[in-house]
Amino acid sequence: MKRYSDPSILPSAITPEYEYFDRRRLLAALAASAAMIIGSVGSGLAATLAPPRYTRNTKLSTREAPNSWEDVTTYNNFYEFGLDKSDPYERAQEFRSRPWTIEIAGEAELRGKFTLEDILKPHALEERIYRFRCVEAWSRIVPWLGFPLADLLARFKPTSKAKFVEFTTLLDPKQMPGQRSGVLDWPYREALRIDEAMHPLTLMVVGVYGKWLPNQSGAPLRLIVPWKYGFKGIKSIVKIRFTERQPATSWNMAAPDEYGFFANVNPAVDHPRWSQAKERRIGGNFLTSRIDTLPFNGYDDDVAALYRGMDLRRYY
Ligand SMILES: Nc1nc2c(c(=O)[nH]1)N[C@H]1C(S)=C(S)[C@@H](COP(=O)(O)O)O[C@H]1N2
Ligand SMILES: [Mo]
Repeated sequence: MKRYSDPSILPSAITPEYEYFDRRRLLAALAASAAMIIGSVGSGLAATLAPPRYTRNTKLSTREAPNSWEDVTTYNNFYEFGLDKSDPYERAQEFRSRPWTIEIAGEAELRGKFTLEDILKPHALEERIYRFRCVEAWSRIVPWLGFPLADLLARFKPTSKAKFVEFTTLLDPKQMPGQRSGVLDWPYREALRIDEAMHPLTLMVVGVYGKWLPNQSGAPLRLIVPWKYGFKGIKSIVKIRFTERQPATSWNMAAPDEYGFFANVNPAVDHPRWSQAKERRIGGNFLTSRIDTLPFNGYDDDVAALYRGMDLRRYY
């Protein structure tokens, strides 16, 4: 695997140690300790748990400087809590992400319902700093905590008929006010082809910045597929199903011409309503915030082979 480096980033811009406080936040913390309270409130129930133990995977991490905790946890897409970027942070704090059950179903020898603890137990957590690119043409750099999805899926012994893997988010309109409206066909669903799901970069994420996931980021368990648009990164997963046929996915059902099943980051294929050639790096200033979008979000050396022979304009 190559090391994801961006030659435009100066060595001085690379965070040397485990220090993700940005300057703005550090100044705010000096001025008032209220800034620290925001951090813990923003973690919801997860803040009351013993902190996760993990190692750093620098080999699979970008060397770009991560965005701040604030950038990553107060500007979110999680339509179950509303359409505005601040809604998940403002409205997900009371969400109950523990206890949690995950169902494994479909084309696998082992199936059934498992507690979150059963699901997580055998997996060593690692931190990977990944690029993240939303289809809305913004991006950021995030230190996720998780483990390879492949390791989880292998435990259930998928059969030879398992060609796709489908993921489903919790359906609970009492807790998730967005589900009382019809913007999407709830529950949120996403899926990967089995080789995409098994790729070593595909991460089952349980934390960020060395902490358990805050609710707005998809507690307690969400997917991150760094070479794809963010909408593939389904949050608060309650079900994983192995299928023989390509599953229907929420965004694809809502707007098939805008959100393809594959959703690989591709600067050459515009969204019908905007260009995908550039992206706005969250937290940047007016000089540094607009940057070129890279094919497969910069992960092309590792994943392009998965799509060899496919017309990526057709399978966008
Ligand atoms: N259940 C669910 N998962 C979801 C979404 C959502 O609305 N509901 N939004 C997706 C989109 S469009 C993006 S860009 C990412 C945002 O993840 P983040 O808020 O952690 O950056 O989550 C994805 N996963
Ligand atoms: Mo997105």
